[in-house]
Amino acid sequence: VPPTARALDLPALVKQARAGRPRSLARLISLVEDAHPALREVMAALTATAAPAGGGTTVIGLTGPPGVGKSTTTSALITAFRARGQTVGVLAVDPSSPFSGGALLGDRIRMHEHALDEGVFIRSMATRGHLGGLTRSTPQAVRVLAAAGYDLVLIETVGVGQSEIQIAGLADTTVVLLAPGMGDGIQAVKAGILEVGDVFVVNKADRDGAQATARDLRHMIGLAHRLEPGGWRPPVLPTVASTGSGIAALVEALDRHRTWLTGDRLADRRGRRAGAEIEALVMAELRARVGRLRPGPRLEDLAAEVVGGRMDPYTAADILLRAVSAAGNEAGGECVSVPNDNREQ
Ligand SMILES: Nc1nc2c(ncn2[C@@H]2O[C@H](COP(=O)(O)OP(=O)(O)O)[C@@H](O)[C@H]2O)c(=O)[nH]1
Ligand SMILES: [Mg+2]
Repeated sequence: VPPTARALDLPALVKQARAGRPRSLARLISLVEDAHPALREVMAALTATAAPAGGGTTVIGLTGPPGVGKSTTTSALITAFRARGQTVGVLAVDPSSPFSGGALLGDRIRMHEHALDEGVFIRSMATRGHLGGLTRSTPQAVRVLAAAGYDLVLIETVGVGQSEIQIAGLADTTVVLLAPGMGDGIQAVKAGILEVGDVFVVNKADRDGAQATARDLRHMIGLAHRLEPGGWRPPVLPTVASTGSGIAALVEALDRHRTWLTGDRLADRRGRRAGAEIEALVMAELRARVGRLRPGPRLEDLAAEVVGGRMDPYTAADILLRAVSAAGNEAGGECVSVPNDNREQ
């Protein structure tokens, strides 16, 4: 039992989180990271008292290779949004780091100037192993910050794998950052980053080769995006995040995209985000149920059958699915607890 299970006064916690109390927000996000059984109640409470449809929170994802300047850009954006009186929540997601402390220390340093600002909440999030956990936990953490009424939520994820790119791609607006001289960056582009970008940034424009990188990028975007009438053409913007140069133009592009993203387009984005979140919950529950099948067919045994050429994988999958659904019926079909998918592996 995680320590958070002790003395958990949920109604009080939810009430204080909605009032924007940082300690309560941090505690709720810890529950999210742990896939704590109490989340069921938390999410129900947050939904029942949610802001009017659509909500006022704009979600912005930032992704790109390590070291490209995501945290520095995030910090510069916080400054810009705060200057016009908006409140900002930040989730720095690092799937490679097993703990939320160490590896993200650099991010903390880069954002520490905002630490005492009551209009800013910054949280590093770890995924503790299972990547599917990210698809569930990030939207849930956004939910918590939206309920607290932040005008903007910024999600920083390292754009190295499909899963991380997908998380950023589930934002209302996704910013893809690259920097000159990063051949790897261009490689990363091939891994699906082009498709998720609404706004592209060539950061470190104070370095040689920024114009060439921007040109290459514009060319690739031209190939990747088929522009429909009234469609969005992703801009490519040079920035020097460390000095704030180009940040005003980035904010302007974000505003323009948010304005373009109204009605069905916004509903579609948010629908995809909620859909991915539901799917992650279902998959985690299924995985946990397969693990609990005792007595019953075991995944390892079925795998051995498939390896031995005695069974095809579809038949094996059918056997597991049938056993899981039979066990579910016995238990009254009730999904008893949200499994801790972070600790499954
Ligand atoms: N020359 C230069 N360095 C930058 C710029 N933006 C960020 N940096 C530096 O690049 C390093 C990595 O930045 P960081 O924001 O942590 O990158 P992240 O890993 O993408 O979050 C830090 O040392 C920053 O100070 C920039 O525009 N120009
Ligand atoms: Mg960073």
